[in-house]
Amino acid sequence: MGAIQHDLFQTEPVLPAGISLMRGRIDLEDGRALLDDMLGVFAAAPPYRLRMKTGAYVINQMTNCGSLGWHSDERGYRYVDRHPETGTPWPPIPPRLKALAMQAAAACAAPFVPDACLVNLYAEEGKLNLHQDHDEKDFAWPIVSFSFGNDAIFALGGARRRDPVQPVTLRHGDVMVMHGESRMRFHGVKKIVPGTAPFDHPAIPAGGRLNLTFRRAA
Ligand code: MD3
Ligand code: FE
Repeated sequence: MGAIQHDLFQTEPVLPAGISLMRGRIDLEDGRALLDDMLGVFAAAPPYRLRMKTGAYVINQMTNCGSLGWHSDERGYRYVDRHPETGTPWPPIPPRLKALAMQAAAACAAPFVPDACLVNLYAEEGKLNLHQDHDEKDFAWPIVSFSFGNDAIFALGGARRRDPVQPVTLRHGDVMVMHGESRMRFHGVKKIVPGTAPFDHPAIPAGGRLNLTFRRAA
């Protein structure tokens, strides 16, 4: 009998208070239906490339649904009530996505009604630099995140940019709620892991990932 290979056992990371990770909360069938709903959002609000204050384009394509959407350009970061390129109001958050986000937040004793859903589209080489989400009016509201497609190596930091970061793998179907003392933590996406998605879907960039973050911005 060989030695037990303890390193083969996977353990879940221990997360700080205010970060609730619901692994596989969205099953494969529901995931497909919710992604189908996103195709309707993309038809009304095509994904586009935001710009930083310098005019440089950010890596990931984004779009929004809900009464407000997060946007950035040479004038800075802010929530706007319409698609900056089409001039059309953002489409509503698809009802079953909104209901699931509200249910997840309520399950964490952080009930809210989102008015904004930011859609992040990661290509295979996509990433997201360490940042805080601080453009919402009241940080007492939680943020809810849904992940689809390939795994992401997510980096969870602390209150200050220089604080250590903890890697957390976010997989297809995972729902994460950020609330309370963790709402203002620095965070980012270090990399996308190829070949880990359970299926392809036209709403997910080839080899990439789709992330939804539900917020209350106003
Ligand atoms: C922890 N999106 O859209 S979702 C973003 O995977 C964003 O696309 C990432 O950061 C993504 O702003 C991360 C998980 C997440 C979102 C907000 C948080 C984790 C958070 C706010 C505070 C702490
Ligand atoms: Fe963020």
